[in-house]
Amino acid sequence: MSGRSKSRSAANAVSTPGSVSCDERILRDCNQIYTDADSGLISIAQTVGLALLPPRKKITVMLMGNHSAGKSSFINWERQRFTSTLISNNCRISKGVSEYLTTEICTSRQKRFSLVTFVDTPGLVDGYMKYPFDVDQAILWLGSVCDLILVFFDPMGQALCKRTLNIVEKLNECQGEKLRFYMSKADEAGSDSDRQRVLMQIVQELCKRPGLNKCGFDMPTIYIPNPNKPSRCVNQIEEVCKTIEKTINQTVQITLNSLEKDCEVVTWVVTDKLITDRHLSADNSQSHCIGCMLGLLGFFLLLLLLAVLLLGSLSKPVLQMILGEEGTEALKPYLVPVMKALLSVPIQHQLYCCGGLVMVCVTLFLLAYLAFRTHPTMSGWQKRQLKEKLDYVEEMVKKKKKKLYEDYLRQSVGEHDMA
Ligand SMILES: Nc1nc2c(ncn2[C@@H]2O[C@H](COP(=O)(O)OP(=O)(O)O)[C@@H](O)[C@H]2O)c(=O)[nH]1
Ligand SMILES: [Mg+2]
Repeated sequence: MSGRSKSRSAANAVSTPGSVSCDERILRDCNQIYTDADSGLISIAQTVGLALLPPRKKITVMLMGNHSAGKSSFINWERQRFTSTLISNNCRISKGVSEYLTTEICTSRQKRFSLVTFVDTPGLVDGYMKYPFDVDQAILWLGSVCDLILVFFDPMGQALCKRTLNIVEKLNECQGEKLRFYMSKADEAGSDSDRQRVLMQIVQELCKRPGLNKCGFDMPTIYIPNPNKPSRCVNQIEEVCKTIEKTINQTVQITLNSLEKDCEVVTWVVTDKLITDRHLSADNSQSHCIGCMLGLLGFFLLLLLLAVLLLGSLSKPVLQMILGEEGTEALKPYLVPVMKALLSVPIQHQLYCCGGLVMVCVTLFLLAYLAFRTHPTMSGWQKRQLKEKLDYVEEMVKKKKKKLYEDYLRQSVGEHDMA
């Protein structure tokens, strides 16, 4: 792990000042692939009724613990550690809720952690300081959106403030895998045995909470190294940095995996939509054919009925006048049997026959109309657009994703390991 993280840092450190780290670039590119206005994965997915969420560009680490546990000091230390030129620290006190929370949001400028946003929460104290909003709820919400929660317990009096423990317990219910516990300001805990005792106390207190009662509580002891006040106490502060790095690593990996999965889903849904559309179009043409045939049949039947009624009621001389001698002769073989059949039926039944035929015609027209009511399909333009998008995902996005994976792997493995 240490070799791996060294090479990771080395790969990231290659970037010149002002440029971004490899991880940061991968996350930013992934986000771009999703959010691009025209050809972003989100907009493509939207055209086929699929909702995708953009991946995050930054990693958020929340610090919590009681008042004066050393949270702000840790952020400052982390920020200044590798930053020789601390020109713009991009540090701001947020307005609104954070104004009261005195939540300081600092973007670490240190190369490796330049994509980490630290969120500093206020030290919670028992007793009730009034805020115009629910601080606990705000912290719980922050906990749900951040990637990592570092909980600092200092060895001094307030380490086990009930309020902090309550929130930690609640956070543990849903965000348990994000939680990490540390004993901060370990250099102030006195002798080794004192420190051990305090550590035991904190762990015991935590284990009293049913939700937090996990065996093998891991609680590194940390403190900010002070050159003026050297301490012999073991400092595991690098563990915190390693944990943050691991979270970065995981986030990049998860983001790349999600990109791969989302590409596949989009490709699948778009392809499916195109195939369905092709089937619907085929169905539609078939229905049109049937509709035409039914309509024509109805039309001819109606024509026949009208001809029989009209021509049958006319006397022979009138017919000859209208159709001429030859016309009458030509029609005779058709008309005569029909007329005979009609006349063989009693007069009141003739009416029923006509009515029945009219009904048949109407039914045929109705069926033809129904057959013409087809499924809506995409226009040629829409289909072309969708195919273009599919090609884009299959060609461009997958290529980009492959490249990002390679970058990620190269960085993880490191040049030395590859050789
Ligand atoms: N000895 C020692 N003092 C510390 C350490 N970290 C912070 N402090 C001091 O503890 C006090 C409170 O620290 P701060 O970061 O403001 O705590 P916060 O309320 O949790 O943000 C400050 O006076 C710091 O100088 C540490 O690791 N060791
Ligand atoms: Mg503070």
